[in-house]
Amino acid sequence: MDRYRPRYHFTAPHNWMNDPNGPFQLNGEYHLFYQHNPSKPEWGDIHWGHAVSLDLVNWTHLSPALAPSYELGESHCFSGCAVVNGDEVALFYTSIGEGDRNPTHGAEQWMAKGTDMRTWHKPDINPVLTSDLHGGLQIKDWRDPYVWKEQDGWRMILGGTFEEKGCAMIYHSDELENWSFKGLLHQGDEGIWECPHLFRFDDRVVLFYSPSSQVRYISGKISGDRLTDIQKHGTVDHGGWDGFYASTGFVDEQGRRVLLGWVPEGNRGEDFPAELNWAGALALPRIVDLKPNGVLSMVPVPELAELRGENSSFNDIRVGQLSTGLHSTSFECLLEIDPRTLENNTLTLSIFASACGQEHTDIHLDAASNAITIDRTHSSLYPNVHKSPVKGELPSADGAELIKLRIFADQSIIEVFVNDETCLTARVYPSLEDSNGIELRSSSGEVIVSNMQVWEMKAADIRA
Ligand code: DQQ
Repeated sequence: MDRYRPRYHFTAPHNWMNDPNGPFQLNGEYHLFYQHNPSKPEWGDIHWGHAVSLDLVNWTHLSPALAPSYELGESHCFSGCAVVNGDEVALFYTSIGEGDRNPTHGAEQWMAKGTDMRTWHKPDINPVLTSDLHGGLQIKDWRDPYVWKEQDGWRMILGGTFEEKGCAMIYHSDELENWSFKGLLHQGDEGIWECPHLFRFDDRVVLFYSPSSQVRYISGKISGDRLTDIQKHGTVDHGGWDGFYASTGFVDEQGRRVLLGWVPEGNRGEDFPAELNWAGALALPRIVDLKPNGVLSMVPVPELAELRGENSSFNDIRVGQLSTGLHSTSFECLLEIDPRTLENNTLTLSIFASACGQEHTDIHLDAASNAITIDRTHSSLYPNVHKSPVKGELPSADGAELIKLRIFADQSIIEVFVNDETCLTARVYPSLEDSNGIELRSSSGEVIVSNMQVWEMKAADIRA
């Protein structure tokens, strides 16, 4: 198996995957769909791949749920959502016609239905929404439906651009088939908004969108089909194209709000010298919640603990330099740090470190500049893999006594969670065989790490 393929992050059985689509849980079974090219490890001929799970950790691949209906002029099944409606599940997606966005077909919103959760058919009523629904409004890049239920009926939002700025449009329906356009739910300052979706928290909502960079969120309320009472604009994950994009979400049968995102592969560069027959992965599913101040909290699903293997733990370490003696490329690491000792100091956790010192990926915690960074400068000796830093702001202390850092490393994926609030995801592609060391150091003086734990992570059971 190739060394970069993650062991406990979801990947397609082979070839290309991008955005997660239409997750839901029914009768205990989780369903995940995703943008998939079944015949090449590159984007194209987009189908909906399908997998099921009982715990969001171990997965069974099924045959693709949706393929383009070439005979109807459909060339891709773009991103969308799923709606559980009694015993039936409806998938909504953007159908792209021949010569993408050509004037006769372009983007339309289609549906597919299923009752056995294994087979899906596209009813004759398709397309369900066409762009002439907008009256005279020139909406471009119109795609990625997300549907949810309100007390008085169904709502759909779609992403796109209006007058060169990204936005989400909103629609109403009583029965999921006839939709009326209600205007712009919200418009941002960025370009195109892809994959808008939202979670409700009583009378508040969090709207997520992917503006061709980092996934962003806005917490507020919806009244009169507009986003109002905005409390917070935030970044879901600082990885963006380097690590986390095109999120979507669903509420599971336990009532948990689960967020999923795509971990892209583009960082390995054009001429990456591996015979990879796969590309792209899913970030660890995250449970999200909304704090009273409108800020999102995110925690990887606790089910992941079932993969924890051998544990090494250290207490009250005064870090000048600590060579942990640990070696792993697939692990979880928890660090609890006394923030007072961080003054004038940077704590660095080096992972994927080679014995010769030439390769290492450094996670710097720098209280003075209030930053957490995944520094990829020395991650790989390959010249063309991406090495730009992935950087985020440290969350405000919130009265927390210790800074909590959780790091999930998995062959070529790194996910970092700081105080369950600031998230960074990045890809790295070390070249040396022994780039697997884990070390801690501080820039000057001593940083007190109250608790450090490292668990070797077992491979998830992901099978065809
Ligand atoms: N990916 C899909 C689109 C979406 C984009 C195409 C976001 O539906 O806008 O594969 O990554």
